[in-house]
Amino acid sequence: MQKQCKGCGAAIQSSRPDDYGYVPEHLLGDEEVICQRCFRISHYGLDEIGPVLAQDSIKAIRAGLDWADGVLLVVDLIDFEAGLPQELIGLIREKPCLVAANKADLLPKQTPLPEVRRWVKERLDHMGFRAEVIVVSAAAGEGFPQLADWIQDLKGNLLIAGVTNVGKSRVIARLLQMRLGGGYRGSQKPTVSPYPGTTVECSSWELITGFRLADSPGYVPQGRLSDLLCPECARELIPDHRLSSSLYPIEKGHVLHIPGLAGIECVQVHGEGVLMGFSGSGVGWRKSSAKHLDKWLWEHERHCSVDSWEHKSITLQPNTDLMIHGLGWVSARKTTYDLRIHLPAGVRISLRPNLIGPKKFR
Ligand SMILES: Nc1nc2c(ncn2[C@@H]2O[C@H](COP(=O)(O)OP(=O)(O)OP(=O)(O)O)[C@@H](O)[C@H]2O)c(=O)[nH]1
Ligand SMILES: [Mg+2]
Ligand SMILES: [Zn+2]
Ligand SMILES: [Zn+2]
Repeated sequence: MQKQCKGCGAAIQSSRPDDYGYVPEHLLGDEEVICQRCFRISHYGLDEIGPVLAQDSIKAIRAGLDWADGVLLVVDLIDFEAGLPQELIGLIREKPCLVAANKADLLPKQTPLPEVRRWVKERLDHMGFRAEVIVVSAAAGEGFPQLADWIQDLKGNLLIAGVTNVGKSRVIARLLQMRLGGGYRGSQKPTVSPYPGTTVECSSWELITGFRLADSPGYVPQGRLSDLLCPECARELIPDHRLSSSLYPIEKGHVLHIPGLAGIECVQVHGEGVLMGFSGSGVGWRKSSAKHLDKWLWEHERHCSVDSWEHKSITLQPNTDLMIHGLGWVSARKTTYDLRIHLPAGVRISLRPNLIGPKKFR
C-alpha cells in the first residue's frame, strides 16, 4: 500500500516539493513519517500549499464511509449550522452515528452543558437527523470518557467526519492520547491547525484491540464568511476565545456591525428589548447609527475587502438567534425586531432558538 503522511493523510512522494505529501528521499525509511507541509504547519504555523479542494475532500469522505462501521460527526458549537451541510448529513446518516459537539471550552463558563446537549439534539431532530449527541472539548477533555465508551461499544472501524476546522484531528489526537482501545503503537499524531483544510486524505490508526480510527479531510461547506477571506484574515474570524457577548438597547435607525464584514440594521422594534451580539473570535460587534452604515461596510482597515454585498430582511423573534455562518450571531431578547441584514454575497444565515441564555424546550 502507498505510504501516507500520519499528519494529513497525503500519499507520500519525493518528486514535487510544492505538493501534498512531500518528503525528501533521504528521509524516507520504514518508520512513520510526516510530510514537509505538516512539519511546517506544526512548527511554523505556515501552510504554503493551501487547503484541500472541495471535490477531493468529498471523494475521500465517500471512500472513508465505505470503509467505516460507524461515524463520529464533529461539529463546532460556536459555528453550529455551518457544520451540518445537507450533502454531508445525507452521506453519513446510513451509518451508526454519534455527534460530538466540540469546542465546549469556548462557551461562557457557567453554561450548563446538559442544556447545550439538549439544544443540539433538538436542532438535529428539527433537521430530521436522529443521532446521539455528546458535548465535548478536544482542548479541555470534557465529554471524552463518554465518547470513548461509545467508540468502544461500536467495536468496528470508526470514521471521524465533519466540515473543515471543527476539530476532527484534535479529537483523534486526544483519543490516541487517552490510549483508547489499548492505544496504538506509533508515535505520530494527526496535524492540527487553525487553517481550514489541513487534513487532505483519510488516514487510520490501528488500536491494540484491533479496530481502527480514521481521520478524514473536512467537508468544505458553502456560505461560511471565514472561507471568503485570505487565511490570515480568516484566522481572525475562527472561534478560539471563550464566547463573549455584548448587550445593546437597539432602536429603529441603529445598526450592529462588524466593520467590513456585517451590518444589522434595525428597521422596527415591537417593544422594549435588547439585541445581544455574540462572537468567539478576534472580532466583535459594535453599535452605531444607520446613517454611518455605508462607512462601516466599505471603509475599514481589514486586509481583505468585500466587493459585493447582499441585503436581506428578516424578523427576529425574542429568544432567537440570527446566526451568520463563519462569523457569530445576534440574539433578540424580550421583543421582536425587524432587521435588514447586510452581508458579503454568498454568506448564509440561519434562525434558531437561542443557544445561550434561558431556553424553552418543546
Ligand atoms: N478552543 C478549542 N479549539 C479547538 C478544539 N478542538 C479543535 N480546536 C481548534 O480548532 C482548529 C481546527 O482543529 P483541527 O483539529 O485541525 O480541525 P479539523 O476538523 O481536523 O480541520 P481540517 O483538517 O482542516 O478539516 C485548531 O486551531 C484547533 O486547535 C476545542 O475543543 N476547543
Ligand atoms: Mg484535520
Ligand atoms: Zn502531511
Ligand atoms: Zn486578508
